[in-house]
Amino acid sequence: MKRRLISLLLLCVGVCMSAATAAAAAATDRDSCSGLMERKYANVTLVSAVFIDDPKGFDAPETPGMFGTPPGLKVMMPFCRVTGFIKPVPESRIGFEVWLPPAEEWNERYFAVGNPSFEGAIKYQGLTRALADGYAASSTDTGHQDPGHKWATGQPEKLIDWIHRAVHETAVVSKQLIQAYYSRSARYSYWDSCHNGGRQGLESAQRYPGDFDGIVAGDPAIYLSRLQTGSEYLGWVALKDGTKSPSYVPPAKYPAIHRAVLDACDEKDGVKDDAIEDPTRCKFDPAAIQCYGPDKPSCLTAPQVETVRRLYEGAKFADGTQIYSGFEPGSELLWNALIAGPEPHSINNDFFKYIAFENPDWDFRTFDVDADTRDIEARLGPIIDSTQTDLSAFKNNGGKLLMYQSWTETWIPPRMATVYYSDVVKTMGGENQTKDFFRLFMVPDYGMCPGNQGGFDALNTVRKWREEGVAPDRITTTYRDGGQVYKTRPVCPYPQAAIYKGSGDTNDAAGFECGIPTW
Ligand SMILES: [Ca+2]
Repeated sequence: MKRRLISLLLLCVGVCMSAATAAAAAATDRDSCSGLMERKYANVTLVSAVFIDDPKGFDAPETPGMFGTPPGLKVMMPFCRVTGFIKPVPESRIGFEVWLPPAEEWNERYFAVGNPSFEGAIKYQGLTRALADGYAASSTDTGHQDPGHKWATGQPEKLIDWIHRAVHETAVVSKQLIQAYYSRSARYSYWDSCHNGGRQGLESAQRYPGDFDGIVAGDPAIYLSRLQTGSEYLGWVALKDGTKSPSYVPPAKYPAIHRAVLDACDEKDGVKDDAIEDPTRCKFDPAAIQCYGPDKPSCLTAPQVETVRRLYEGAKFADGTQIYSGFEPGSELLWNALIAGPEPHSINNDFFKYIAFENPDWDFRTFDVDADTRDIEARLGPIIDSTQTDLSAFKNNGGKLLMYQSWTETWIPPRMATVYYSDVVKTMGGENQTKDFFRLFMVPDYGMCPGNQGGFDALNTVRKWREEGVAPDRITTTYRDGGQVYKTRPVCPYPQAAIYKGSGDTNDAAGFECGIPTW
């Protein structure tokens, strides 16, 4: 009996002490959090700093837009939530939030969440994920709160905020808040985002090389002025004469075109798997499925053959030089959003209405790809294009840049990624001077954003590169259908591709090596 009492007492001492320690830690976190309101930073207004520790969870605010935060997002761990805004110039109002995990849970790293499209909103999903992984994380609304493009009309300073200033200013204040909250700075800072978020990452490497130690730029909108005209051109080709026109290609025909492309090119890479490893080596003529008899879903009429040819060719100036690449062979099942109609995608069309021409009545049928590209590139290119190829400041800072691009992406036609990479190699003095800090991975047959949509873990790959010096020589990508894994395949640093060794399971990455294709 006496022994039992002693052991109960000992148990109580252990449990009670750890409970007391936890309570003390929570109190310290709470005080450190509210104490942040005393801080003063240039151009920054702190609106709130509240330690959230609710057993029922924290309900993240809902935000509108195609990529907004849906209702019902709950955060189930305690954190210090800081909200505020930054005014680097009088016209700016850059909203931001910084979420700080309790000191004991912090992984000693800072992560900044990227933004999709032209939307202005805090990205609560990204903050929630980063917090769960132990990061001190930030998100900015990019300087406006509008799910569309109208915010930019007549607001050149807000355009600069959206392009690069909001991410930079948010990184600066986030690092200051991290230092104030934990009494030490983050050991490393990271960026990992896709599409517009990939573009934001490149802007950081180019303009603010000290902001991040590791950057993942996925399917990046690098050359925005030409990406917009090039994509609008695809919509214009497909839709200028209306969806009743003989040249219109209805979505019901995309599968037949896709099948014909695979029949022509799938086996060129040595593996018959309904996938094209490198679409630039696929020469496909849509006349291969031109209707001989009456029109039906499995063939293309003569005017449709002409439309599809132009979609693959992409936008060109009147003298024949390429403005931007078109759809890649193999991407046909993802054409819907851009060319199904009746109008081009709003992400492109509204750029012309509210940013390029500032005329809400602008009609895409009046689009002139040669003249409009020259005009927009001259006026807006210097502000919105992320094409600077001298990355030596980022490199000298120890930065690592992992860029990836899906070959079947249609929102961001993929070849510009290879052009940008090759241009950086030239500027940096060669392949060897580039691959030690910047590698590009072209990913076949994945749709969108493979590096942060489950194909592979891009963030931890760049972390390992930066922190342990392990450069990615190949990245195993996992392909799923309805959640079920059906294939793993290496993706390789460009210009290499995955080459089948000639034996073994073609659905297993082990059967492939990285090399320069000879097919
Ligand atoms: Ca193949």
